[in-house]
Amino acid sequence: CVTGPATVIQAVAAGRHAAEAMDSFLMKGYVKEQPVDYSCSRGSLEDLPQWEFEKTPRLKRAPMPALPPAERRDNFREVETGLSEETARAEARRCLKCGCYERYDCDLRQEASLHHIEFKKPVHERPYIPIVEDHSIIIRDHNKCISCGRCIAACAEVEGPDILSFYMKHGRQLVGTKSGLPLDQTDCVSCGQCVNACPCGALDYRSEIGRVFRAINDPGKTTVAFVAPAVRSVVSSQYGISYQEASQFIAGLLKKMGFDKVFDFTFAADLTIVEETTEFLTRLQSQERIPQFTSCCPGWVNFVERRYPEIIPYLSSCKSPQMMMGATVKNHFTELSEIDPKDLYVVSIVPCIAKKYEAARPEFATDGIRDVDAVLTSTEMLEMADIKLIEPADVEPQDFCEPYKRVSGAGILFGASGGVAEAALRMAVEKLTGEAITDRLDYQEVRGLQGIKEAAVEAKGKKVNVAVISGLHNVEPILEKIIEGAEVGYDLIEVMACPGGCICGAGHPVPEKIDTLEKRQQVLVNIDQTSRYRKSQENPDILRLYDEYYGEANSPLAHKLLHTHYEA
Ligand code: HC1
Ligand code: SF4
Repeated sequence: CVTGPATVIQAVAAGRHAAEAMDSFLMKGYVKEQPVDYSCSRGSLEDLPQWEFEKTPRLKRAPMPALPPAERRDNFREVETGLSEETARAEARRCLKCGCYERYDCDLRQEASLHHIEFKKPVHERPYIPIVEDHSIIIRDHNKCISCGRCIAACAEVEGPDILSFYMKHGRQLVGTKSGLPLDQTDCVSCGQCVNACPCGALDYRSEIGRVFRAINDPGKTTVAFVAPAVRSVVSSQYGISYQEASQFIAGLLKKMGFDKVFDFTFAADLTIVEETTEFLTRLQSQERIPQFTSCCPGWVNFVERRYPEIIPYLSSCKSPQMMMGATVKNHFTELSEIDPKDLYVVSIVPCIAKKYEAARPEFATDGIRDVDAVLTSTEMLEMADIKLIEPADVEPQDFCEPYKRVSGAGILFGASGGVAEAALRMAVEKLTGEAITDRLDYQEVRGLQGIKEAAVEAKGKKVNVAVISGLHNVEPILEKIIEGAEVGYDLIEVMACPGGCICGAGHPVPEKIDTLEKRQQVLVNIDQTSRYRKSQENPDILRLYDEYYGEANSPLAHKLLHTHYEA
C-alpha cells in the first residue's frame, strides 16, 4: 500500500531529479569523476571499467524491453483506476524515472495510478538525507523511500529475522532497525529480501559489476566464472530457452562476456554432498551433535551466528559450495594450470545477496587473496549481458570447462528447498545399505515450497529422519527446543533462509516479473531427471578430484580447504 499521495509525488520528484542530474553529468562529460548513479546512466561501454560502481545504486532487475509487451499493457487495465481508458493508458506509459529499470512493469507506477496520483515536476521541498551505508552490502536511500513498508514485511514475514521498523525523524517517517543499531550490528542475515521488496530503489545492494569488468579487461588476469545451480532456472525464463539448453547457454553467455574459464558450481554442490554426508554418517553413528544442520546457506549461517550461537556445534563444518569451489579453484586449478593465485580472478554468479557477504569473510582469504574475488547476482549477470549488448542469438552454447565439467542431477537440485537433503539421502542410503540404489532416487516429500517438510528413510534397519525448512521464522521453534535440551526427532535438517530456497533468492529477478517459483523449481527437477549422473558420489570428475588431490572425503587436506568454523 502507499501511505499518501504527497509521499509518492515527493518520491517521484526525488527520482526524477536524480535522473535529470545524471543526464546533465553525461552531457557535461563529468561522468568519470562524479559518483555515478549507474541505474540512470546510459554511457558507452568504453567508459565502464573506469566507473566506480561499488558505492552507487545499480539496475535493480533484469532489463525490460523498450516498449511494454501487449500483455503488460493489458494487465494495467486490470487495476481499477477510475481513470478513463485513454488517461489510464497514457499514465501507464509514463515511466517515473526513479532510477530503476522497471519501466512499464513498475509497481510504484501502478500504485500511483491506482491512487490517482499524477506525475508532477520536482519541487525540491524536502531536505536531502544522506544515503545510509551502515551495512557492507545493503544501502538505504531515504530520499527515494515512499514508506510502503514492504521491506519491513519482507524481513518479518518472508525471511523471518524481523529487524526493520519505521521511525520518525524531523517529522519524516523513515525505515531503520528496530534496535536502533546500525544494520550490520543487528541480526540482519544479508539475504536482501528487503531490497527485492522495495518498489522504488530506496533499498539496494552494492554492485560488483565494475570490478568484474575491470578484471575481464585486465590482460594480466585470468578470469574464471562459476555459476550456481539456481541461475539456470532464471536464464531459462529470461531468454525463453528450454531447460535442456540452459546450462550450455550460460557457459556460452559467460564466455561471450569475456571470461576465460567457466565452471559450474553444481560440481561443488556434489563435493559438498560427499563431504557433508560423510560427516553426517560419522555423527549419526556416534550420535554426537545430532541433528546435523546443513551449512550451505550463508543467510542461515549468519542467523545462527547472530541469534542462536548455541546451535553452532550442530552446524555441518562444511563450507558452502560457493566457498568449496573458490578454495578448489584457487588451490587445485592454479596448481594444474600453473597460474599464480593472485593472477586468477574468480567470480561466482548466484541468486543470493548473502553470498556477497560470505565471500568477503576474512576466513575465506589467504594472505589477502580471497578464494572468491567477486560475487555477481544473476540479475547483475543479466545486466552485464545487456551492457555488452549480447543477444541470445549471439551466444554459442558450449560445455563447462575441464576439469570440473561433469555435474550430477543431485547437485542441480540444491537450487530449490529440499535439494540438499535429497542429494544427501541419495548418498546416505547407499552408504548405510552398502548397495547401489537405482530405484528410489526421488524424494518428492521434501520438494516444493512449504516452509517445513519431512522425510523418513529406512536403510538396513536404520531409520533416518530428515526435516527441510525454508524461511528462517519456520526454524526458530526447532532451535528453541534444541537449546532447551528437548528431543526434536530429526537426524538431518536442511535450512535455507529464503522461502523455497535459492530459486527465491533476492539476487534473482522478482519471480512474478518473469516466471514463478514453481516454474523455477521444475526446471531444476527436469534437469535432474534427465541427467546422466543423478548421484553426487558417482560424478566421475568428483571421483577423479579425490583420487588426484583430496585423497578421501574428510581427509586432512579436505578439512583444510573445504571445511570451516563459525563465530558467535
Ligand atoms: Fe544456492 Fe548453493 S544452492 S546456496 O541456493 O548450496 O546462491 O543455486 O549457489 O553455495 O550449489 C545460492 C543456488 C548456491 C551454494 C549451491
Ligand atoms: Fe542465499 Fe539461497 Fe540462502 Fe536465500 S536461501 S540466503 S538465496 S543461499
